Amino acid sequence: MANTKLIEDAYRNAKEQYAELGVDTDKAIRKLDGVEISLHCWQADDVGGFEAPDSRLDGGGIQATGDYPGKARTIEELRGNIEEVMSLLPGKQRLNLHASYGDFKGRKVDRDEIEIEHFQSWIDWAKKLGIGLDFNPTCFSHPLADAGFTLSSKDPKIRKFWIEHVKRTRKIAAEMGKQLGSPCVNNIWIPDGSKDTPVDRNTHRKILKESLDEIFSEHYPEEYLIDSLEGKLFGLGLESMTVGSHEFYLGYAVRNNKIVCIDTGHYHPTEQPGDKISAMLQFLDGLMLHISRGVHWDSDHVTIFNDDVQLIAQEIVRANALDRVHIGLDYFDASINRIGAYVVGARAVQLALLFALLEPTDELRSFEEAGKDFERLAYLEALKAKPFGAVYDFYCVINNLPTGAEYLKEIENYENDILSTRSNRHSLG
Ligand code: RNT
Ligand code: ZN
Repeated sequence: MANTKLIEDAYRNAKEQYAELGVDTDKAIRKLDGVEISLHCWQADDVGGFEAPDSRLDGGGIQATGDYPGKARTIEELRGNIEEVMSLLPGKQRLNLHASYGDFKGRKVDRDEIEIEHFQSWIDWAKKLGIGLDFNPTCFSHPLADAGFTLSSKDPKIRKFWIEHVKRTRKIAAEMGKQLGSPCVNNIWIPDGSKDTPVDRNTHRKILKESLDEIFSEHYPEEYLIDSLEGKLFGLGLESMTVGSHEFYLGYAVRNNKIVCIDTGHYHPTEQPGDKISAMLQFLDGLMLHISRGVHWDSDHVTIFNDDVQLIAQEIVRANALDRVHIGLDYFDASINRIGAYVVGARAVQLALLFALLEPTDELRSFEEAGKDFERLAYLEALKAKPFGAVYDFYCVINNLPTGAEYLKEIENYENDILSTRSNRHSLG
């Protein structure tokens, strides 16, 4: 374990430094502790899922690359992985499940047949851990998605199948929210789009709108279910047009009281996802976030403490919107230790939130209002050198967790004891 005294001393010092800026570090820690990060189940097994007979990520314009050993092969393994991840994170998390991760017990259950019974063991597990669940329809990795269109398909048979699937996910999600006493965000993302320039974007979008109208015709209480819509710019093999674009879903959500999911990899590379938060929150009740890291494209690299993530955290905190933004992760890196990938990403988001919570925003705002732009700039730069890391370390220590790079050892031990038994290719240490 870390040298606790060293961390406590550093914290005392940091607390004083921030107090001089008018910032209360204890209060920042308390606020951070109230933020639940929704961990995406799909980093543990490269978006494979547990459908029979054999499931894997297939099509849809997304791809997990790498073959690092230790991927979760069963529900039990995945649950164990998530518990391990949670044991290395301060604060409380949720689990974000995809419909393809149901407890199908080896039976073939098609997407238009899923029921609450296939997710009851997840709910029971979540209840035992005292966590909430979020949910997602799985509209990819399926023969009826192979033609490239699901909810926006011109083929009525295909469209009907996917409408039924998404309807069922809403019903299951509402039941999750009800049983767990925490609203479940059911996030709809579809891969529909085309590789080359289409001539009939309009009809596909019209069909998508009609499909959504039908899906949402069923009403569920909002304390159980929150419907979220995730747009996208492009995907692999879907470079020229995505039916469910940002504008499409923003328009739909505003008109129909839904929330929108901002996936940080789903915009033009020079757009700042953080800038969208205060814009969209003027018109939507809430937002969902898929915090990812695109490298040149929507590559779904592990989230790190970078400018994008900092701006997102700052904009949520500055808009006082922590209770309206559902924060989730979305990446799938199969080239590194998958447990480590979760912990790095979740800690990065926590660190960004803490950094934002330690900002003397009123002071900065008064510079801005007085036209003192140099002062604003210099102050923002000075804040980057303040000891926010000492505050995060202290947050870990009071939760009996390893700080900084120390958790590496824990993850290596878990790899040697558990993950390496899943493959004969691997050994560490
Ligand atoms: C794909 C979307 C979507 C998926 C998950 C697996 O580009 O980001 O959220 O990553 O549904
Ligand atoms: Zn996403």
